[in-house]
Amino acid sequence: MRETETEAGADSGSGADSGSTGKRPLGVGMVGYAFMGAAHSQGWRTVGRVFDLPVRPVLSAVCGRDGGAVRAAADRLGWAAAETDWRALIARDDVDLVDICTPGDSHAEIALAALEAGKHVLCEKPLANTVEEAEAMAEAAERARARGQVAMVGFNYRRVPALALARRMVAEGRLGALRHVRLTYLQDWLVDASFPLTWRLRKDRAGSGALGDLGAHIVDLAQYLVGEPVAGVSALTETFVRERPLLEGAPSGLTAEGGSRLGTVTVDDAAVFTARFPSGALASFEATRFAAGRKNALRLELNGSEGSLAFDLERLNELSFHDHTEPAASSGFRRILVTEPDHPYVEAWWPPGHGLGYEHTFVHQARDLLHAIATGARPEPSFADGLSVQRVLAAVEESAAKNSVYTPVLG
Ligand code: SOE
Repeated sequence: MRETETEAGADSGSGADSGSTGKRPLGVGMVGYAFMGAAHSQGWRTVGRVFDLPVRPVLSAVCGRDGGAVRAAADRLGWAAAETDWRALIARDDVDLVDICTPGDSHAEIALAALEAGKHVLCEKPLANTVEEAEAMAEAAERARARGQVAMVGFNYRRVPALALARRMVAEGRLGALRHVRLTYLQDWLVDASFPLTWRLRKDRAGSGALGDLGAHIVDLAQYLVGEPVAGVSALTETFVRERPLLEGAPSGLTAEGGSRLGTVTVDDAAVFTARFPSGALASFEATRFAAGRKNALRLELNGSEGSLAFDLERLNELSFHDHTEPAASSGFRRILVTEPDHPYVEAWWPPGHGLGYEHTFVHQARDLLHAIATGARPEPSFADGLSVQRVLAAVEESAAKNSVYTPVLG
């Protein structure tokens, strides 16, 4: 960390060191505190201690339905106060930005209320559970932008330095005309058929399964890297295990045939699809929770007329690059170690070669959002970008329902 060794970072709003930097405080209120909430908290706690920020984030309050649990989470994660009603969190004077880390079924309602109340919003991916919700959110974000509010969606993998570098290299034309875009996102936590029916396996809560959870990330990354929206898709989806044990206290509506303690899985376990980009590139995507042995394997490769790029999240400090304009006898993929000060985000961290990890993407996300708020710049990814991903997810479901018929996304 070179830039701001002595600067106070994010405060927990409890008054500790508030104002010592002379920077305008910006109160953050977060809804939800499970895995993503913990990851976002890490980002908010760290961002001001690493980057030179235009405002000073303050961890004002966290919200969850269970009073005891949310208070414990507040202490553990560094939030000054706890709320049990998200409307109360939005109404707080010390909350300028609402960070939504809940399941997808509440994204739209909370985001719309927060924007209406004049707050900035960060919303976890996928933006919503349906295109209609995402459209309403994107429209509200556009109206709020005219009032100086910022709304961003949490596609954190854009903030892996190697992927931001990949975007830069594609935009610079280092790959020439893109021909192939290949992305896979593989996990294995559903291979075990006794894994219970959590909210992620229910369409009413999560919208879709591997498609929305993992597919949303790789669709966003593909559109970000190519710099264009997907034009159309042909898809297959599958639910390999259709009934799973119900969780304690699950609503009776989830019970499978005959009232057994098994419930019906209402989302996909896997989605495989091909796509076209307007410029002519062909893409393939695979998102699954059934890839035994693959824990969080996000991989991609781009092939262009002048070269190729490849990335593997398990080696996230590296980007492989093949320059096809070099003499064939000595060319080939070479490994770029993305830890140099002039690589995206890296300058604020450690000396070359020391490397970053998953959690740093949330620090970078917080940094980019705070800069957008301070400068009034359009945030990336915006709610409009989230809507664009949502349209691809819907087209994938439509195509899969018609046994893979090509389904246009762009009109
Ligand atoms: C679960 O599958 C999950 O936590 C996703 O929801 C995240 O977005 C992804 O980054 C890791 O896996």
